Amino acid sequence: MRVDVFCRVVDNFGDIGVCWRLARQLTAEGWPVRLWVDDLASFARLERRLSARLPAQSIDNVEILQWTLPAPDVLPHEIVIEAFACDPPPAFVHRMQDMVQRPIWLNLEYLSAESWIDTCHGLPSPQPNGIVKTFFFPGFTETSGGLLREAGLLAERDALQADPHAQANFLARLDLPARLPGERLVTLFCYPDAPASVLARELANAATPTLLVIPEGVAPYLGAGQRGSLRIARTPFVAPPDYDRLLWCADLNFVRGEDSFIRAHWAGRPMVWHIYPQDDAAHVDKLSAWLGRCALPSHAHDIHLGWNGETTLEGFAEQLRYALQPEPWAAWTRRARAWSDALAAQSDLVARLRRLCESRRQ
Ligand code: TRH
Repeated sequence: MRVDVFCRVVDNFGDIGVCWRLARQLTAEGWPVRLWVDDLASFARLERRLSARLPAQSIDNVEILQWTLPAPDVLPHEIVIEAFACDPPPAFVHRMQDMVQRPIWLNLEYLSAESWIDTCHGLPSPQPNGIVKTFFFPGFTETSGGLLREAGLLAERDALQADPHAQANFLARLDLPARLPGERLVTLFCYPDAPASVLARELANAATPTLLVIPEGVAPYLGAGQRGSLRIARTPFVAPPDYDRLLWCADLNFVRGEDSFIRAHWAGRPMVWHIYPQDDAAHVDKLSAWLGRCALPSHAHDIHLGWNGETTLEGFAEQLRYALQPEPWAAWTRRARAWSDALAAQSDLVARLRRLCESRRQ
């Protein structure tokens, strides 16, 4: 079956990050994809092989179309995925309605660890025009839509994590400084309101030295260079496969939003999530739901609350100081790996999506 994926870039990189990953994985597994994107300039910042000026192009065998208004009038594929309720063009939906065998229409929702998504995943949503749209909820349980995880990803991770020489070569390729013996490697990707100054202060005062890698533009006030036990190195935004490798090399990853958050799970190392803030504070429930599922040691749990503004800065600093000591650190590391392994034992999102579509076609 062939697939249309519609992506509207709301802000940042998460929407296109998820859609581009999904499109490539479906294509690699033999389901050709036509990816419609409304903002090619944002997409080009994530994928450097893309030209923001070409209305149609192909990368990694994915056909990429600029989603213009009005949209090109083409026949819909057998499966139509709208990401994050982005509403495919009305003329395209009319075409779907007129087809003898109507496409399977899925709404790929935002990721959540909340339990209600298990009951809503796969539910039909009949539309006024008679077509049925189906909710697809990514999640952390067997009954949800699962998590994106490419075939071979974890074998590649294990090989890199087992090879310090390959890690050193990789960091050098990114023009990052060589890691000193005994130095902790930490990456930082967060929204502007994260207490990154407190993090830097605690790392600078810690007994173990840290190399902190920050993409340009993130927490600019931290600058770069040495501060006590802390060295800060800046890197340009790296290509998605290299971002995975960077996370795999690190001992601790600060990630945000949706896609880097999932990628940090696959590193199998301690991580701290900066959740995308929502006006009605719905993100606080989402954060609690995830913390409830991953059962981190209490210091790692409380670090998440502090990082997301749910406790005082002093409370956050105290938990961080504690977490950086050998025993709490080892407990956090063990739990992070066990949580990653438990998720890796489940089928991935694309396998579940294929199963759902195949069952609808029978
Ligand atoms: O960019 P984000 O803040 O995206 C957010 C969230 O997805 C949020 O849920 C959504 O509602 C909002 O956008 C609109 O964070 P996220 O999801 O981690 O996306 C970042 C992408 O950038 C991810 O695919 C990883 C990638 N990345 C790189 O490829 N290289 C890099 O150097 C870095 C730092 C990130």
